[in-house]
Amino acid sequence: MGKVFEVKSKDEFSHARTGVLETAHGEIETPVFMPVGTRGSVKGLTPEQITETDSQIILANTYHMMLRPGADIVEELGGLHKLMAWDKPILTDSGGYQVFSLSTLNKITDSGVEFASHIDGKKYILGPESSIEIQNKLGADIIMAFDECTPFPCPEERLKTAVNRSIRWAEQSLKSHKRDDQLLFGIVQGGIDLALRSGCAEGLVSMGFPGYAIGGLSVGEGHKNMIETVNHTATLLPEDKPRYLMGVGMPPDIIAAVKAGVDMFDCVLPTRNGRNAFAFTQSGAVRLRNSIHTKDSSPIENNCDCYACRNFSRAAIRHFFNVGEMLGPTLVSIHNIRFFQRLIASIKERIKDGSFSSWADKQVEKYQKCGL
Ligand code: PRF
Ligand code: ZN
Repeated sequence: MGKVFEVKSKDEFSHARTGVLETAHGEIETPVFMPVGTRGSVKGLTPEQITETDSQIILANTYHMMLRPGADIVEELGGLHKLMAWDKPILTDSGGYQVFSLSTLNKITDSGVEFASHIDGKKYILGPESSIEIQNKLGADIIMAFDECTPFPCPEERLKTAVNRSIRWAEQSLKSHKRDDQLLFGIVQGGIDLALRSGCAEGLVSMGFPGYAIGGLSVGEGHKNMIETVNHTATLLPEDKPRYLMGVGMPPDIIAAVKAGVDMFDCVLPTRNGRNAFAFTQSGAVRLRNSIHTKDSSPIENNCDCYACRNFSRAAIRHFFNVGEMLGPTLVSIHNIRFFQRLIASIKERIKDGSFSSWADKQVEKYQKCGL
């Protein structure tokens, strides 16, 4: 394997760039949007349908897979790729975020987190060693260091403790990592405190990860705070390594973060909103349960090339939601993922042809005006 990540083109007026990231299951062109398959399935979509949206990599969660069916079973079944019937790249999150957001926390210590499962209350311990051991068993192409994601707002002392712990956990994650066919990324924490972000980034960069994530954002701090923090943090990370903004976000967040030099994104919005009949379009949200669509023969979005828009009217999709047909959530999720992939494709094209920066500002404004 040659260089793991290569920057291919740079925008003249911002930090935006395109690149190629090499993984054990193929190359990823960045910037990239990763649909979320929390429990080993992108909800409601087959791998063929995911592929047709032009998605190159999908995400799964350590937290959910360790609870059910369990890492040993996934390993015995031949790993996540086999289980998911997905032979392209996969990224697993470490559980550092889900433990804090989903489970009942019992104790946080330096060796990890003791928590009660959100499913049956059973007790587990997850820390840097066990998270990496599980992610080694799951077998994703990119795996994440175990971290502590703080809420917003967060008292200074708690933030500091979490940052220091995340730095120590990153080092322990690196030491526990046993597979050279998986890329382990470090995660920068620190809330919206720029000095803490600097310290955390510096600590992680000195450990020499093949990629870096910016965590702890999109937790209620708002677009302006998020972008300020991303602008600050991205420039502290090595130019020649991929940068991943975790759990982000709405179209304006993604566009502004690319401008700041971010290469990778994941978000549940296209699928979660899709299941709720909320469709993303360039002119704003279309709510497909609304009775104004009862006789609407137009597709969700006129210029969209997705499977849903090529074959189904808004009226048909509204009907599916109205009677509880599974196809409704599937079709709107397909459209929404394709919407995000088309947004990323435009971003890539603009970076390559040198027109990204001014276009990006107009796009951010456009999407904010229409409420996305
Ligand atoms: N850490 C991890 N996963 C995450 C986050 C984080 O901070 C976020 C932040 N929004 C999403 N997913 N490990
Ligand atoms: Zn569509």
